Amino acid sequence: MNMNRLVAALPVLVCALPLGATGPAAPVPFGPVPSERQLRWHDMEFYGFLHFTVNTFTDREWGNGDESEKVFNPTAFDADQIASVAGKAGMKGLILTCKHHDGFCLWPSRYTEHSVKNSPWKDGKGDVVKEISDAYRKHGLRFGVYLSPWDRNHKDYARPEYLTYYRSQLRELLTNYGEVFTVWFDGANGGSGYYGGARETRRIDNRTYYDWPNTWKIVRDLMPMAVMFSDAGPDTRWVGNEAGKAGDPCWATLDLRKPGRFPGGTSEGNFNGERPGTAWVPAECDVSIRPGWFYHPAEDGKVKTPAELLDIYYASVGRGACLNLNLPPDRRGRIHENDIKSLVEFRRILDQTFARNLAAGAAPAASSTRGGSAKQFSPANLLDNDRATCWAADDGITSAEVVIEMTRPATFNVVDVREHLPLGQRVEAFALDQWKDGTWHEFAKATSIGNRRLLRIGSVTTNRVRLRVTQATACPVLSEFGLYQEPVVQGAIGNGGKR
Ligand code: FUL
Repeated sequence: MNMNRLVAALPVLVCALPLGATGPAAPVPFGPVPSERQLRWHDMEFYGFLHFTVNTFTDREWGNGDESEKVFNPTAFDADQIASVAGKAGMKGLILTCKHHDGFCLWPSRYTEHSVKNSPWKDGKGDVVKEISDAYRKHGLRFGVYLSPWDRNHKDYARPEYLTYYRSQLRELLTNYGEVFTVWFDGANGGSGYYGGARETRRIDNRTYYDWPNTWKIVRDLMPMAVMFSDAGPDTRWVGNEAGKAGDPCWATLDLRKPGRFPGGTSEGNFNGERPGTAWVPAECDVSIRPGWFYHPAEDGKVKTPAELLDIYYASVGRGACLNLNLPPDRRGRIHENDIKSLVEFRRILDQTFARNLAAGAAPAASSTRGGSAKQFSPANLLDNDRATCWAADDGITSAEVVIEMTRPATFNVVDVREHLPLGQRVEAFALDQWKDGTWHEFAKATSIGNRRLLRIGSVTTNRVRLRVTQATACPVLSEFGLYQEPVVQGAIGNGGKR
């Protein structure tokens, strides 16, 4: 295979040789590799959900579909406040429930009367999707679309006509509201509902009803850089729980040949992923900051604490997944003060933790450096805070080590490692040692790395750390390594990141 051609075809493959340059060739990718849209998504790591609809006002989690449009009436809707809160929490995007299972549309869709246009909010002239997507962009956040396939309001749900309606709405959302980073296809489907007054139970066959390949094609055509989420991909997968926690290990790949793999189908295997798999379908961990997805006044005192949010972060982002944290706007149409308080403290702790890589400036030495490269594949690339550069071992090497010698002892309790994703997920196990009393002592070990592995460990003080890749399916290619000190977290239970 012509490596240069391969390299040119791969996105963000900066650690490979530029065309025409001389030097050691880049390693051949192992197994399925991420697409450019997936790489952009991986880079986000942390974004949010906004669950907002008639349920916010009726105090329900699933509307039946017979709610009057008149109930939707936020008293002080403030898209700017919502986007600003999310931005300050460190989110890189927000996904809005443009339409939840109840069928009420937060935008004045041409295809239904069941929308904001018949609500008293802004005398029916408002458009939540427009205000929200504009505010996100103003605050540097990317916009995501949730459009529930299940619609308990629509008279034609479960009939072929509904599919035309659903697709028309998808087109509306992907045409009129600018760039979209994800389309979130919910697996919850079929059951009792209003259905235009029929008030009956309707079931559909998830495998065939939505004709997923052609529905997905609409997204690909209109929004080629958007990742599509569902229980089975095609781009990102549900992790299999709504607790925000990924498995350990959590591989970025799935075996799509498995029977039952379609949106709303099996989620077996989603927690840990499947190795080596047939496709790159990384996990998204979704969870609400409150017990419910929608706002309920009775849950004002049940907002997750900063310590709980940190556990979730380490068990999602820290296992190579992305975290989708739901913030439910209240009846004013704002993020509640209690949620803000928790988010602000959560962010403060994360910022403090990752403010300084204690290994930066150290001199790393590797047991194998690809082609003896002094620069391109040097272990020094692990400490340059640049994900596009990497350390790579020679072909055929599946266990290798990097010794990081610091100028003075450092005290740390978090280790951060990243693989160079464009070349696939290669490392299957690794360990960390500290130099103490004239010998090496292992202080941590783990399996999958992928986009990012964060290990919360008991406090270690040393001036020499050894990273050992103990098992890999192809020569290891890592992009970043860091040692950090997390401050004492009040009320920490440490159930997410193992300490
Ligand atoms: C589920 C839905 O049924 C919930 O209401 C919520 O939207 C959650 C994110 O996905 O499948």
